Amino acid sequence: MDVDQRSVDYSLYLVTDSSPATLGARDLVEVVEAALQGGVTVVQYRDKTNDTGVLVSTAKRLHEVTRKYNVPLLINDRVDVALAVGCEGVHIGQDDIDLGSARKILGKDAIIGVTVSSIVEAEAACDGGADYLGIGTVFATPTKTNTKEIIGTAGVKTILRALAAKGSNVRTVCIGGINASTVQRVIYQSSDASKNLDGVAVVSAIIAAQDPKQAAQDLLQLVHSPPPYA
Ligand code: TZP
Ligand code: MG
Repeated sequence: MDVDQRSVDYSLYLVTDSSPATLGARDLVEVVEAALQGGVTVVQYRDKTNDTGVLVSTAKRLHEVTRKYNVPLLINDRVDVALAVGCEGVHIGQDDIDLGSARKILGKDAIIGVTVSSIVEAEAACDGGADYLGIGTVFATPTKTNTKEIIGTAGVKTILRALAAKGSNVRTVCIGGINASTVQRVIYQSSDASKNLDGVAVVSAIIAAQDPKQAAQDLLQLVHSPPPYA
């Protein structure tokens, strides 16, 4: 897939989870395909447990599916897996490979996203050439319990404001505890007058849903509806 960075749609960013608690006994690739049918716009393959062989084979299967929908596939943490698969990029956290090295390995056309939870981290990721920021953790979530910082919507807004003050055009999503009940409030409360979120990232709201296609459809509609508080 040729990626035009300006046209990547971050509205509904799906992060996968292969744990039985979230995925159940279902096949991840089938769940992701259903989510793509429902309209997810970016897929990140996040798998902290399987070995490299499984990561590469699963990522290849995922890539076959995401390409059909013209949706970028990013790999969590593992630049080596992204290279082996030839997918569109990676998502890295503060404790992973540094942004400069990832960029050198993957090249200028790759999508590289970075998790940030403070202004300092956000500015560093911007200055280092991140394409988008995953801002969070917004709300505590059972999906990720080792989260360093729960920043709330106020924390997201503070970061967006700092990015706007810098004149940055980095793309932004936020993550953590976002579902159909919270998404409009998150978007409304997080957005700064001068910089809005480009979208939201979710795990369990789609992966654990009984009907992932419907869950994605519902979330996408909510993302694109003005919040009822305005
Ligand atoms: N990073 C910060 S919170 C989180 C990740 C990967 C998990 C979010 O999961 P959920 O189920 O959408 O709350
Ligand atoms: Mg990581």
